[in-house]
Amino acid sequence: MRVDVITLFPEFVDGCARVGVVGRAQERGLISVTSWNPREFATDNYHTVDGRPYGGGPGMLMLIGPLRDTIAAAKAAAEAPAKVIYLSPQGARLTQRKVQELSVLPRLVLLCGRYEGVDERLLDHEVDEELSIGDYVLSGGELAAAVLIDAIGRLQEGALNDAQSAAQDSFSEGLLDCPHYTRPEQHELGTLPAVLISGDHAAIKRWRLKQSLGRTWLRRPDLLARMQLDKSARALLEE
Ligand code: 6GU
Repeated sequence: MRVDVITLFPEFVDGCARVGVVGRAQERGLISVTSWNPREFATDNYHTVDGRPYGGGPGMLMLIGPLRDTIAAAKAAAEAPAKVIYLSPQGARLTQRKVQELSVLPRLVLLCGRYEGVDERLLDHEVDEELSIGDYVLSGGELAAAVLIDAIGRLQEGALNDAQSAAQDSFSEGLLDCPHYTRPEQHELGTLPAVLISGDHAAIKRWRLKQSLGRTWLRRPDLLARMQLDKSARALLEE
């Protein structure tokens, strides 16, 4: 998959795409992240990329011209059709389901807003989808783009090692993850749940599902309410 990021601060995005799971996915050729700076597409001597809002009000908006030329250049850099996503607090909330949907596309162009936002006419004509990563305000879309790239990158076939299989993710089943334990078996901070050293794989699986359901029920009942539980999960909840 190819991801082109349009941002006034490329170093935000480049840094996180070089390290960790996404960095390794880039090295393996599973994903490539390229950033584009609209300032380089500004046509005046000052490389202006922002303007004051008509009607007044605080702050500045990103101008149509440089952004439009940057999007065009990014799109022209490869043949596969691109979905253009604008990251902003006004967007639909990003979910794991959306991440899965986007992760199978050949190309994304991510547009990061700065200042008070972007001229609405550019959004109307150039953007396919608007996404937010949560109900709080960041000073730009870059961190949100980094979040999206990380979530999508780790789902690329071959990005994760076996042990970290994406199928085991919290949320891939719509539930929170169960607790995990490692060495030592005995520790002053506590003992292990006995089932984990029982060798009974069916019992372990059942315990984990039960923990996941319990945590989700306690911490995120909103997730359960929206969910289609399978028969075994529903039976556990009703026990
Ligand atoms: Cl995508 N952008 C900004 N600026 N703030 C946010 C956000 C995005 N998602 C949550 N807050």
